[in-house]
Amino acid sequence: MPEQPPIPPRDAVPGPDPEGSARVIPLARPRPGPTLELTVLVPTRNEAGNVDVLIDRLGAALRGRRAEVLFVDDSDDDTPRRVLARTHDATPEAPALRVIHRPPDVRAGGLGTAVTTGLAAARGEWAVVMDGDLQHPPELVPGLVEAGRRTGADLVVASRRVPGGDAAGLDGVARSAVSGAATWLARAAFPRRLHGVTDPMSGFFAVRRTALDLHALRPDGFKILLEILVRSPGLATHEVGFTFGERQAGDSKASVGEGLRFARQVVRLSAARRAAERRARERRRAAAGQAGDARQGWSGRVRVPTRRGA
Ligand SMILES: Nc1nc2c(ncn2[C@@H]2O[C@H](COP(=O)(O)OP(=O)(O)OP(=O)(O)O)[C@@H](O)[C@H]2O)c(=O)[nH]1
Ligand SMILES: [Mg+2]
Repeated sequence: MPEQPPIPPRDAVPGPDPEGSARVIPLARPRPGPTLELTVLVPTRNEAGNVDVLIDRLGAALRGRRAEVLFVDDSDDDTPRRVLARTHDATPEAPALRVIHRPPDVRAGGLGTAVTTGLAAARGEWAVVMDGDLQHPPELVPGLVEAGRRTGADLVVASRRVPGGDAAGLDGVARSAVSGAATWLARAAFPRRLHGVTDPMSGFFAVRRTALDLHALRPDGFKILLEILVRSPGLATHEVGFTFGERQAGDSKASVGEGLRFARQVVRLSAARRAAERRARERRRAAAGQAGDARQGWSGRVRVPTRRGA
């Protein structure tokens, strides 16, 4: 068993903010200079058994790059203090570490709002979102960003469903079937927006931050990539295959409740898409009407008949 670094005392991680907002706990001095090349954004909830290995492997994968690792943490266990402990061995080559710890009263939306909170706070030109339980190989992080740069894509999905990808780590036949059915449903509901995206359920993706309008998103629960894809028209996408590994330690947070949240999300996104299409049709109709009026010399000014002799 490798020796664990000392864990800072509990009060080193502040408790709930009196103003009720999530607070940022800077865990290492921010790198000087302009924007970073990338932020690795890791949403965590009770992943104390995984974060040490994750930080080690990300450190090796990102050595020498201008990068940071940002944890957005909703844990009740030692996760944030374990990350804090790792700043003791920070080196100039290692990515900077930060954590945003959200007290229980600002965790609404769960994983989805953790990701958007992190995207808003990230300092990288690219953000790579990944799970904290080592099911997503940290070694692929630079490859996702490079694929985006090479192809000009705004968003690169690490997919389990392309050649070279594998969903091996999904726990059991039932989980695989549910994941496959959810993917099919999403692609059937949003064929245009998800065109060319085989794995909209993936939690592993790289996004060019300036390509996103965070205000357009309504995050709720696990499927934040689907939310981004459907609500961000015009995003250029690309996919890279990867093998979804097994959770290394701790418990899954996937649940029936998350399944219901996904169903709600599909209904909400479909309604929003229909409303947007309706508005676009109305705009087109109005524009066609104006063009017709212009052709007939109609100036748009209403002539008010005068009452002679009044
Ligand atoms: N900040 C935050 N992170 C969360 C929340 N729920 C889950 N996570 C994290 O999101 C990632 C994905 O959750 P998992 O429980 O691994 O979900 P999964 O990969 O679909 O399920 P398994 O295959 O069983 O592991 C992990 O890093 C979790 O710690 C949440 O409410 N808030
Ligand atoms: Mg997992």
